[in-house]
Amino acid sequence: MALKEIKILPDKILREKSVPVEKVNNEIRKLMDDMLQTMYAAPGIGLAAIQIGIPKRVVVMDLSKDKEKKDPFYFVNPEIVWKSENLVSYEEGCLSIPNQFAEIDRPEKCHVKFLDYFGKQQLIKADGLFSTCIQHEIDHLNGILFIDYLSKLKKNMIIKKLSKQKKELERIIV
Ligand code: GNR
Ligand code: NI
Repeated sequence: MALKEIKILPDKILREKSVPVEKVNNEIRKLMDDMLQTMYAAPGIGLAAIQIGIPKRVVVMDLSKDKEKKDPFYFVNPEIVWKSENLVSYEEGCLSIPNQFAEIDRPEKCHVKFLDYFGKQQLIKADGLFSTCIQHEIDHLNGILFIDYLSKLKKNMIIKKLSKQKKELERIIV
């Protein structure tokens, strides 16, 4: 397993649309292992492959609070096949948009079709934080970030802050 570097806004790769995986083979499983390790180290509750610079439709998630009891989920080519009309609001964050949080409305429940770690077709009925998180991750696969749901003003404020942070970091390092 290997720790990967998480891409941060304004890195343009985050706006790429990821391509479907043809076969869940050892290469894809290695990618999922690396992603899970990177997500745990961050720490985060979800990670899309594009966040480590790989434009493939692969997502990992683990919502377990307890670090001792891991509960990893692996999604290859996830697709929302149904979503509730009812929306709920959650305070979202993103490892690619560090230290920024905002309340985002999304469908409360959804059904997701995907291939698991072994390439087996699965269907999961998601609600609560699981539903919010899988929708956030599938958005990543389509180049969408949670800030896209905010007003232009709020979105620009966050982008400005991150650009400033990046410049300051470069000033310290150089
Ligand atoms: O770690 C994460 N927490 C989180 C909280 C609320 C809604 C979505 C998320 S996902 C995020 C990790 C991440 O950036 N995944 O893409
Ligand atoms: Ni994210």
